[in-house]
Amino acid sequence: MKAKGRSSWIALALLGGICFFLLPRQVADLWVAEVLTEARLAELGVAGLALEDPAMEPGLLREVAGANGLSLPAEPEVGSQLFDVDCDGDLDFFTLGEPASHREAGRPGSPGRGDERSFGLYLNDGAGRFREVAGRMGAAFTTPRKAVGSACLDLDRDGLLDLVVLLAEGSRVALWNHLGRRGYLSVVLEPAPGAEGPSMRKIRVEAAAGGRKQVRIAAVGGGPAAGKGARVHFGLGDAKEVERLAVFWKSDRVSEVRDVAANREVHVRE
Ligand SMILES: [Ca+2]
Ligand SMILES: [Ca+2]
Repeated sequence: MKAKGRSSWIALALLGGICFFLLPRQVADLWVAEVLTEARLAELGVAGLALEDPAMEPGLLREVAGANGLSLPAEPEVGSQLFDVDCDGDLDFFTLGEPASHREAGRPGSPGRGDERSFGLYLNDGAGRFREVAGRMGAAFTTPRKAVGSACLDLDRDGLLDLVVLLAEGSRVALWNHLGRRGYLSVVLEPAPGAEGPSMRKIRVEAAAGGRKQVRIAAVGGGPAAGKGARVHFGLGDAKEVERLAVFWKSDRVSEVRDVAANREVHVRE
């Protein structure tokens, strides 16, 4: 009996050791990086993706943050993104990061195109405070890159927003989000024909779900985004539906949709 008991303990210890070595790998796989060729971009249906999309301008990020009652953990710069990375209903913050050379020298200022940077990811705790978690997201986040721009979109349409980062030499890297999905709603905005005008317009979109209201500011028309409309994403946590979805167009029209089931794409026409 004693020998049997000892072998059980040895087996348990071995199992614990295996789990210990497996755990860091699972954490590292929360995000996976992939270099995107033109063929791959076409396969994903995002050929010609404009990373200089006006939706990423710092002023717009501040507006989105303000509309949702948030203070960002860092000054937004081009290439920063404010999005709900884990679909819990709280907006999280991504930055291309500060160059290592700036950090070491303690000098602020805009990074140059040749500077290598490590991405920053800040998770919102639901009370408006942000926690830096990039170091726990694996090599996709901690590998220094000469990044100059980014876009945030659901590349594989699984409901989790992914990132595409533009590098200084012109190549693109996808950061695939595998954080585990909760409820979401993807909203495609379709302004009335001719309503977009020559310049970019900002449109407010509100979603009430699970006893709370979320706000997004979408940019449509003008610049590289002209004619493409816009898409906004809401993380819904455990909510099974959006009770009220409202789009406030620039024409002062308001489109309202009620009781939209979660986990789908919905088109709203002006
Ligand atoms: Ca979140
Ligand atoms: Ca995705």
